[in-house]
Amino acid sequence: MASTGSQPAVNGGEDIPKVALIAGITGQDGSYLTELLLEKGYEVHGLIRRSSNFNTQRINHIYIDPHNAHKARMKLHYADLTDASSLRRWIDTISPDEIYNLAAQSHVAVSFEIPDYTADVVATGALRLLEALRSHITTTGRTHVRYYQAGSSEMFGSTPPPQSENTPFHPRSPYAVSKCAAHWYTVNYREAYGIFACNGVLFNHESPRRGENFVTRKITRAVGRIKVGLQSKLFLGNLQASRDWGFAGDYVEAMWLMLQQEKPDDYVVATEESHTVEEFLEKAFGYVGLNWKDHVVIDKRYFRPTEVDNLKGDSSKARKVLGWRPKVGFEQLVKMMVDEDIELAKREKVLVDAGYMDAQQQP
Ligand code: NDP
Ligand code: GDR
Repeated sequence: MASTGSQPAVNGGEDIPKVALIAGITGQDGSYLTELLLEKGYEVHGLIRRSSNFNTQRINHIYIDPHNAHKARMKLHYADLTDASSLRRWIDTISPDEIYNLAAQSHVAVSFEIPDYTADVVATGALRLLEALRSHITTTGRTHVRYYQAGSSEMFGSTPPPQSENTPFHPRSPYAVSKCAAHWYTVNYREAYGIFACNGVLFNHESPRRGENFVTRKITRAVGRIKVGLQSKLFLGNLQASRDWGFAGDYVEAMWLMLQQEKPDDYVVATEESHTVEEFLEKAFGYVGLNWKDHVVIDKRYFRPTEVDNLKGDSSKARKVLGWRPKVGFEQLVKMMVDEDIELAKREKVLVDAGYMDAQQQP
């Protein structure tokens, strides 16, 4: 069994901080993982992609401008999972001890619209990162470097619950098929080259930092805006799908734990509790005294060509081997998200009332 959270993040007993490289640092999970690793004393390097707008909102609160501070322990570098040369260059330059691949075109419905790009980033992107790591290990002999691949419960697709490490995959979207490829690339690089590479098969995890076009955040954003009078309707698709929803802050801890074990392996991470989208609506609207039926309108364009109906994980292996368990339950998660989005909506209302923002502006 494993080394645990009490292990200091230093190399070889010396006072040199461990170095982590995160692809996807600007995303929901990237931001929570960065906070966790900084807390543990790591130096964290993040790969960000070029965007015409700033895309670092989720990590701005922990960013220290390297011009102003010698102690900045989070550093950002331009790269892209579609650009193999950038991945190879940064791995060689940074010499990380741990690599977390969280980068993805992560929206399932969007993957039906841009399937080639989704496969390029999610499947081939993971392969590029693994190849860059293999080349780095071959040229430097740094065999101790560890790799985490962000796998998804979407890979189980239509296979009925409970889903565990032994459940066959039956993916139902270009995103999920691509995640299956990334999963098997990771297994293959572990078996073929002896790389310490792990797959975390994570069920849905949410937070106030969740992207605004995923269903939970779309709902809690609407609850906030409806409550303060900025919106009246919420357009949604299939309300009967069931998801095993946990809190992202809990799930990044499981990622880190996987890379602290003696041997690389694959783990399912889940709360083991499942709720329908309708139940999420009831809880979120009910929490602030609203009836979701007064506001929700079903819009066909949010239905997917193939849906994943029922996900509920069996995370007994992660609980036993990693000693991991979720701390935040369903109700607490919903309330946390609604509370934050009510505050956000109040701030928006001030801007709208002052004429600085259009009330219609919404995700
Ligand atoms: P997000 O969509 O919030 O973040 C995705 C990250 O990937 C962002 O930093 C994004 O950058 C980056 N990215 C996208 N395309 C590229 C590219 N071409 N090159 C480099 N970086 C890129 O996802 P989450 O944080 O929610 O999820 C993290 C990972 O875990 C993803 O791989 C996701 O598929 C997977 N996953 C998520 C689950 C969940 O419930 N959240 C469950 C299971 C798996 P930018 O900010 O510029 O867009
Ligand atoms: P999911 O999350 O597809 O499970 O993927 P999402 O929140 O997008 O959908 C969950 C369920 O809600 C239904 N739904 C809607 N979804 C969205 N986005 N918008 C709507 O208006 C809407 N109405 C109903 C969907 O049909 C679906 O059944 C997430 C992502 O984070 C993936 O990257 C990750 O791998 C999986 O979780 C695990």
